[in-house]
Amino acid sequence: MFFHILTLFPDMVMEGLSTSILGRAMEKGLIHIEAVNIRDYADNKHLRVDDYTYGGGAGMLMRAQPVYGAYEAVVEKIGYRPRVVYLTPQGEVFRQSKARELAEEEHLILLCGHYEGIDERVLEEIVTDYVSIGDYVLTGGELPAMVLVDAISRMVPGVLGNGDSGEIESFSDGLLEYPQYSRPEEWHGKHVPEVLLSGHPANIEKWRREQSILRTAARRPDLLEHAGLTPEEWECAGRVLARTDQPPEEWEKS
Ligand code: 6GU
Repeated sequence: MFFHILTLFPDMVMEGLSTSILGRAMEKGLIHIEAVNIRDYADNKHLRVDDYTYGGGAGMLMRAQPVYGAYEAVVEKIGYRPRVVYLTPQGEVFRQSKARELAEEEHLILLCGHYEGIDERVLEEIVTDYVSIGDYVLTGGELPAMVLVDAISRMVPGVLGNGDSGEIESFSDGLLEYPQYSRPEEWHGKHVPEVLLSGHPANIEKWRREQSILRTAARRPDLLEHAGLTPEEWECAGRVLARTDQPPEEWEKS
């Protein structure tokens, strides 16, 4: 899979993505990450990429021309118009389902804005997806773009390198992950739960499922609604919900 990141700060994104698992995935040729410096496409001799906003107001805007130039350079190179994700707090909030969907693309352009944003006209022409990483404001789209590259890359076969898909973790079944333990068996007076030492796979699986439900009920009760719980599992979750805040409507009915 190929990521083309359109940015004014190419070093920032490349340095942030070249370490650890993604660095190895790049070396293995499973993913390709290219930072395209928008400034390289500015057509004026001062290489100016920002300008004042019509109508006044604080701050500068990124000009349409260099953004479009950077986009066209990628299109020329790959020979078709790929999906273009613009990172903006005004986008749909990024979820695992979106990571899964975008991982199906062969090429993806990630467009990073800075200053007060980008001239609306170029966005209208090239952007296919508006994506936010949460309800807070950042200074630019670079960190969000890195977040997307990470989440999407681990959905690409071979990247995690353990023969498993990236799905067997928090969110794959709509629940948070169960607690995990490594050696030693006792640490600071705390013991590893007995069932995990039992060597009884069915009991371990049952315990982990229950822990996932309890943890989700305690920390992210909003996720339970879409997790497909059985009536018994709702009862299990309900014991936690009763101790915390308001249970979801679905639970009140059953
Ligand atoms: Cl995608 N961009 C910026 N600038 N701020 C954000 C964001 C994106 N997502 C959340 N906050």
